[in-house]
Amino acid sequence: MVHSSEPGRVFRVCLGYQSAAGGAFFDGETPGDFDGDGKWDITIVRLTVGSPPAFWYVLNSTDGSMTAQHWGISGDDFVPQDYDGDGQTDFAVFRSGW
Ligand SMILES: [Ca+2]
Ligand SMILES: [Ca+2]
Repeated sequence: MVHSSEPGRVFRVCLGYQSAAGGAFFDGETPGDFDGDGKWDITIVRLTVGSPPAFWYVLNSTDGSMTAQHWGISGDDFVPQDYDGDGQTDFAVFRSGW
């Protein structure tokens, strides 16, 4: 479930799980305002089991374009926030042991 910045609006996102010969993946929601327009963007992180890279997919609310970003690995906690104060949510992970 993704929450909207518009009062009373909540979007549902199909979060996937697949287990097949090609592997398995999990999708998790990570809402934030990645394009900095003041509205939350629909965002998921896809983790592939047994293969480390995590891919973030952001549906930008400004123009409906899609941004794909590789950041993090399986086992990380995904903690997007605006860490540098520029008004845009930053891709970020917390990894135990750092
Ligand atoms: Ca936005
Ligand atoms: Ca930022």
